[in-house]
Amino acid sequence: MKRPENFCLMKLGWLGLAFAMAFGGLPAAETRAASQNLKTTINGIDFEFVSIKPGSFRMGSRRVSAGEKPKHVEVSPEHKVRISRSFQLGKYEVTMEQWNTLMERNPSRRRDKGARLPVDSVTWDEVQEFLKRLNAKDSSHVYRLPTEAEWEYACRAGRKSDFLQGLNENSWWEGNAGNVWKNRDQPGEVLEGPKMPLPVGSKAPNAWGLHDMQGNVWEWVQDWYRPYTPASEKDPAGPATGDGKVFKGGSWLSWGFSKTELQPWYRDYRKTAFRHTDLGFRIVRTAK
Ligand SMILES: [Ca+2]
Repeated sequence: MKRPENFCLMKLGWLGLAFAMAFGGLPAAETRAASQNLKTTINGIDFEFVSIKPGSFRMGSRRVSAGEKPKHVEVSPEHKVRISRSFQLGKYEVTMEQWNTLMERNPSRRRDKGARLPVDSVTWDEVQEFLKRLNAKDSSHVYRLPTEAEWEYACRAGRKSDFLQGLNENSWWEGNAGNVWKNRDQPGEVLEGPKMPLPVGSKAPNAWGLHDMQGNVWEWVQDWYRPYTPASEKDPAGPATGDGKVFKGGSWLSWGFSKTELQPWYRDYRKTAFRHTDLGFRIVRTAK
């Protein structure tokens, strides 16, 4: 697959140059080739990716008040992490139609509500089967879950503060998607959401073009849970084994005055056979 792509790009390069000389603009063919390269199509269903460059960030939380995290989970100390390799992360959470094109059974509670809803109620083990089938369909790439560090790096998207610019502009959470909710910020205001996740990409993306990193459905990552240490790390991928796999990002059911579950540093973990109505995933693609 690589050779024809390179050959094609070489040809398009000359065509693009001619196009640019003729019209004085960006070579349209090259732009199209670059965007096509971030898409995998299986049975007519597209999987779109965003290219994430290497870099460093502060992972975890500097300080957490009592009640802002599950008792069985540590989110501190904040520590420096370097991501040394570029990777491609799913632009969206994996959807019903993407799941259905590879799997016979969809365990999602809302599987009849729309093809572009994120898949939910999938176990970490079932996600591995999905990835195995996806990998079998494409000889040019490797598909896997993101590591927790890759996920948090991409969620933060270069921002030092934890939240995106506007919570309601970027995220589906209980305040706009969940059950009837009394707005503690404005006493007297009562909001009522649709009580379900919403189609992926229906909120604005973060600074790196990724949708729904905070909210909609929680997202399984690759790592077994482990407490953090203050030491700087390069490409951490978690321990070899553990009590449960981590999930990140909060969901349409994340409640809150403090909205802590949606924070990039927030984490929880469960056994690999655990499923829940607001737990899904997104995938990473790398070249073989
Ligand atoms: Ca999410």
